[in-house]
Amino acid sequence: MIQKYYKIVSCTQKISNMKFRYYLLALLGVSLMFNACNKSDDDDTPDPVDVADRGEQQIIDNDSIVGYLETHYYNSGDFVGNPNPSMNDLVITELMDGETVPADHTLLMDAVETKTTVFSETDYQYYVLNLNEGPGDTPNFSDTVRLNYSGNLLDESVFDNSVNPVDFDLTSLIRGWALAIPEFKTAESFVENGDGTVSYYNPGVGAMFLPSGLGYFSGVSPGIPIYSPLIFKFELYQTRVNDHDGDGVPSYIEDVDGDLILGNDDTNDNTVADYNDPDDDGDGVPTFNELEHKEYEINNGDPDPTFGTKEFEISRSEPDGDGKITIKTVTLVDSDNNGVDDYLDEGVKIDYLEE
Ligand SMILES: [Ca+2]
Ligand SMILES: [Ca+2]
Ligand SMILES: [Ca+2]
Ligand SMILES: [Ca+2]
Repeated sequence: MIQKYYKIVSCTQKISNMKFRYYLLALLGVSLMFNACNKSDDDDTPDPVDVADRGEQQIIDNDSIVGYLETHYYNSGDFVGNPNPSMNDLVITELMDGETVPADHTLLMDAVETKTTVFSETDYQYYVLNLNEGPGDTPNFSDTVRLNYSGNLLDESVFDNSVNPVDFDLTSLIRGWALAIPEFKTAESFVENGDGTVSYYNPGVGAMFLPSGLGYFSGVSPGIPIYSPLIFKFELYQTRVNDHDGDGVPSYIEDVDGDLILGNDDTNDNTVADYNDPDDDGDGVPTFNELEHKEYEINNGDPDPTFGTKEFEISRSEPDGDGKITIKTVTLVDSDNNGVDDYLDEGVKIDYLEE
């Protein structure tokens, strides 16, 4: 029985203080995506690296995925009105020739949402099955999420799965995750069990069906043949906003061109992408100092103050002896009203932290 609920939204700091354990990160790391085989043969002449054309491979993969979705159904009835669904409740069954989909079940093709994206100059389609959207917070594509998951090939062999909740920085994973996970929200609540484990209630639950181009493509990964379409089932528990360079600007805001890729935004052209660059415009005043800083004190349990549209929380204290919590925020400022915020504007050098 869950006896005690904590509001997840009020536990952000607590989560960030918990020991974040990064299990199996390497297994899903993007470094593997580009790790194409490059074998030498006997005469020391390297074989040409024969990487498939992305567009051609996508056609093959999409045919395979659609073929799968059109011949498999799931137990949709078990998710209707289910207050606390789990990814383990999902049962996918192959539809045999001449068979019709049973009552309380739905053909996957009729249930998934078809999504499109452009990645590596290629048009991609992928599919998301929303089993439970979740009531909590929506992760950004650049955040760290805590979840359980299982990875399958289309033949339903499992190549990877988590036993306990794991934390992943979505920027370090295959592309499909950064696209599909933010379609869901975090759990309603969690309870700390006495034995150090945590139980989550009403998480976001779903499955994604990814072409190899949004997965490992030509890369080598344990249990995954090259050019494999992938199925991931998952339940999303918590999320934490990342600020990779610690400059006060959340990483998702440092995606200046809004393409959900952080590596291609480099305002000052110094070959360090904005999300890793603590002085984004290179004007000598650190980004952190080019932001307006505010502090709020609230009583423990009180609702958060309403932040401005360009205001972001950067820290939150534990309650002090009087039960007060201090929240620190930064606000992006465009002091000369030219449409470019000061920290990205080389021509504005106001240090808001200078005495
Ligand atoms: Ca970008
Ligand atoms: Ca830069
Ligand atoms: Ca930056
Ligand atoms: Ca500036």
